[in-house]
Amino acid sequence: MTPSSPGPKRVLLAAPRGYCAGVDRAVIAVEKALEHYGPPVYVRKEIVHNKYVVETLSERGAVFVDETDQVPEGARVVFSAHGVSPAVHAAAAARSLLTIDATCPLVTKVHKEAVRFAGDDFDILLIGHDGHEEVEGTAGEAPDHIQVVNSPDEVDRVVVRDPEKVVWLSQTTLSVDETMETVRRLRERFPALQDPPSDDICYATQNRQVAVKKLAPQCDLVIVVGSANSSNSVRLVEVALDAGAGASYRIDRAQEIDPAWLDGVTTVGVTSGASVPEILVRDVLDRLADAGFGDVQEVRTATEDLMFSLPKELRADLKAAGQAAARPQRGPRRSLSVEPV
Ligand code: 0CN
Ligand code: SF4
Repeated sequence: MTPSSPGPKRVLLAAPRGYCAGVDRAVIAVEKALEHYGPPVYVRKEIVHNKYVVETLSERGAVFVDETDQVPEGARVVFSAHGVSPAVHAAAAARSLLTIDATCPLVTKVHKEAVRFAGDDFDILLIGHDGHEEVEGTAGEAPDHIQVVNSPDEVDRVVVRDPEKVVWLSQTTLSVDETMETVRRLRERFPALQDPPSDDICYATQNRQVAVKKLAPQCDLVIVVGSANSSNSVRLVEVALDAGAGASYRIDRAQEIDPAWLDGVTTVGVTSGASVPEILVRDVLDRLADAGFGDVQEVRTATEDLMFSLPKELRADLKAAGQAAARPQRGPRRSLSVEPV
């Protein structure tokens, strides 16, 4: 269907979009490890949930495995940005593996909250998705105290020991609105429910949702670049639809754009998840330009300048070898050293 007088075709490009500080650090950690130690460098799980990143690093000599028992005894293994449970650290130590922990510091923050509240004998309601690596890692910090709440609909099934000693924590990459709805329902049941000491849904997840919310009401279609197993990317499609986008699709690559999606469309929104390299967005913009959508306007709702130092094990080895432990700078960014040097 083609409207009788379609307006000029345009793209609204969300900003912020794409790589967050934790992904940037994790990907650079694998790249530096490959450069410094040489391949193979083993990586437990996908370093970040993006097909292109995993394929590119695999071509350069990274070997992705599911579990540490697939890593040869004594070899080097990188833990992904999503974090691991203490049991995984123990399994790696039992095989004398040399570990580089690329867990995002903002995930580590949630682990520490879990340990603290479990130490105070709270029931911890971890809002998040069962089976997601981050949830497995966080829940593994205190399995006897944590139960996972997947959605608002699961609230009625929650059973706690003492309703006066309950706290909620969350996965870092959830929908803010859905999480707040889950919390609202939890608080109806447990009025004394405590909040996390600070937001567990991270700045990058929140910023990408705010940006897509701003442009979605003006868009006939919102294209989200990101992989199917990327929680924060999948959430962007839901947020775009909730905010009024006519349609929204997630794609890994520009080639997946179905020309039929553009029929009768005048405004296309484009964004990308926190694990998505900008080159994939550029490819999408090129393809849209070929289809007549060459006018690209950025819709910016925040500026990000956070940057994390590399994992400490890697920094120590790079320093010992006299190599710069610094990483490529991409514009002015604030450096936040979160680990003891
Ligand atoms: O896509 P990601 O690798 O992970 P999820 O959105 O699935 O959690 O993005 C980086 C997030 C982290 C940790
Ligand atoms: Fe860290 Fe958030 Fe990025 Fe996950 S999405 S790696 S928690 S900054």
